[in-house]
Amino acid sequence: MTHPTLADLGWSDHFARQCGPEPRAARISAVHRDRLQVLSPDGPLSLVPRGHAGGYAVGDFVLHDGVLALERLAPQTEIARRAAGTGAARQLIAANVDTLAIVTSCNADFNAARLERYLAVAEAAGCLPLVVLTKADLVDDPRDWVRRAQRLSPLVTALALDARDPEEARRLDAWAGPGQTLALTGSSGTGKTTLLNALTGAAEATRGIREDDAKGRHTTTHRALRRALAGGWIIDTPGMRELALTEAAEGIDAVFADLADLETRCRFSDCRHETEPGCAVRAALDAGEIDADRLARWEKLRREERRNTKTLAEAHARDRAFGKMVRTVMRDKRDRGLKG
Ligand SMILES: Nc1nc2c(ncn2[C@@H]2O[C@H](COP(=O)(O)OP(=O)(O)O)[C@@H](O)[C@H]2O)c(=O)[nH]1
Ligand SMILES: [Mg+2]
Repeated sequence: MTHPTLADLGWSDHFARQCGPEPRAARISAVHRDRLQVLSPDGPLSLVPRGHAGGYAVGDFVLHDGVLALERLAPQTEIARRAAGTGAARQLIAANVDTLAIVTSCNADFNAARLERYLAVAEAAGCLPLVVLTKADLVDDPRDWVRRAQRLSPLVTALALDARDPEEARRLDAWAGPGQTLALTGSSGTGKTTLLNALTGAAEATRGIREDDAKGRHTTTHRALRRALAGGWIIDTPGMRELALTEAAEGIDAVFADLADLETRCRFSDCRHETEPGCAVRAALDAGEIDADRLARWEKLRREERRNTKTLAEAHARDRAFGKMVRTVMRDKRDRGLKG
């Protein structure tokens, strides 16, 4: 197979503007502990990252000299989360994803709160969100599920399909054409690998799921950029299950744009939609125009996002304070050294 050109890889003016003429550029297909796998017009390469590999994401464009990754080009879109656990680091998941396919099934996996969270992530990242409802073959009327998905947010584009039918799966080709990057995310057992295989012509192993609880078994695959049959790129993003939202306030408000809009009509700008007079949200609720559960999910997501963003900001402040302390100690030592 011939090697992809930069244009094939999804290169655009956005990247060209960041470097000189005839740049030596490549796109990251996988991030390992201390190596970056990249695809380039000269073929695949394994590069040593300058700095630590955590500063790069699958899908990033980098400038390189054949051995070292010299510079990460500012991405067009960037999916990140607050790292799991007590640590507050921001963790890169994928970069330069045009469309984030949120894969769920026409069954118990469908969970409004989880889908809204993914939608907010897509929006915060700058990606187009697409809800893919698999297992359409197992229900009487898949259109019910499409409607349910569309009711989640004005942002939603949804489609239902049988992922095992290659012809149906390839309806996603529309988002994986030349220069386009489509990422697949969602719980395990929903059909991501099945879709990936159909869209790339690969034969990765899919796993059965237990019928009783609709939960999938664990995988050990890593995130990778793969060539789509339609000419673009597919990124599988396992490990996005525990998604701690951070710096996603605007994304969340975009998902709940109708509610956010309503809120601007409250008399008080800090209205909590409880007992305040002139509350447009309560009025809409009382009139049955909005769904109380959805409102509660919005508020919960906002609270969580604020908490995470604050934790991140505090951690950065602590880091800065620590850096300052180190510099002060070093200076004192040096000064004492000079005197002594
Ligand atoms: N009936 C039906 N089964 C599906 C569909 N999509 C996936 N499956 C099955 O669900 C199981 C999990 O699929 P897999 O692609 O491994 O899910 P992943 O964990 O999201 O990668 C496999 O047994 C698939 O054959 C679908 O649209 N309809
Ligand atoms: Mg899988």
